Amino acid sequence: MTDRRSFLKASALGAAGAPMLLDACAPHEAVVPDDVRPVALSTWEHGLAANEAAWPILSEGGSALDAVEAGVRIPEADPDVTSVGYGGWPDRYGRVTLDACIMDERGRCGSVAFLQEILHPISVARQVMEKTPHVMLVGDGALDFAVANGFERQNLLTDRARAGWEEWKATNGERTPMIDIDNHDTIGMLAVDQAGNLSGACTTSGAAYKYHGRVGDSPIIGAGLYVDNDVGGATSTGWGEAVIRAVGCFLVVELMRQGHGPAEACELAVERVIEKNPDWRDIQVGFLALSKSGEVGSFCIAPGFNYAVYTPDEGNRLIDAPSRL
Ligand code: SD4
Repeated sequence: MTDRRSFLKASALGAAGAPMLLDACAPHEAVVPDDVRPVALSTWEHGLAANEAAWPILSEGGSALDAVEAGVRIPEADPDVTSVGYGGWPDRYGRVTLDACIMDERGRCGSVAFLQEILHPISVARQVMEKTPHVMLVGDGALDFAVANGFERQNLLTDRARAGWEEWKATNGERTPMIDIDNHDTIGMLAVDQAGNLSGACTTSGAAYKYHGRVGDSPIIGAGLYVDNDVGGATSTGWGEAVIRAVGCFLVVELMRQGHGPAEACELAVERVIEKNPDWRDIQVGFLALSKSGEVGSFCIAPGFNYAVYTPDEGNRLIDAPSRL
């Protein structure tokens, strides 16, 4: 675990390295509690099941990295979750293309984008992180890497998703639906383990009926996910293009580094997204953040975003995020 001295050094460097980022604010002296208690935190209602899968790992002293990977694999394999993995809505050609990334307490990260026919992109992302000198593999290269590492190819388009795509083709022509309050569900997950270490994971099938080859924020480190073990972590859900423009999750973590709590950091980041996206009233974007000390916060543009938080004292709960609208 990072000691106080190295944390303060990191804070000072962070503040000096990004002087233009936000309004002047003294570097935050985060205090790592002696008795860290684990927390699992996930976007949306399917986050409850993800937290359930992660909790045995965290409560038995396992790593946050293992916990977030195990957690997000649940919605990846669930055909009823139509915005993640198997059962996800396809792109405009009827192909399910997946984006995922993972980041650990050492600042290591791995990512896959525009990956097809693999049930667990998060586990491929982890192997990119652990087995290659790279951060990100995309498309056929990511698929080749996955197959070479023992992942099996399979059809991820369920009958339900195919029917939705056929209906879209018949009724909407070429229009890609925006991700708003009716059309969402990426899973982003953050955890702190008993050693006080943070990790995060994010995985999605992205925007329904998107252009073939479109990649959203979810596999982009700093946009859909960011973890700094000295400060905290953040993940996002919603219209990825808007999150990328604001480098949303990096922004949330930097705001926490400067002294804002997770809830306030998420709110300020949503304000930044609003500033950068004139169409903000038509889209949904939500941020979820976890501080080094286990404090949780969230904020979104429009009502409707919720998240699941699992703590030793209060168990697994679903909470509505506060919103701008
Ligand atoms: C994307 N951010 O691909 C993802 C989608 C999402 O809730 O989060 N949906 O843009």
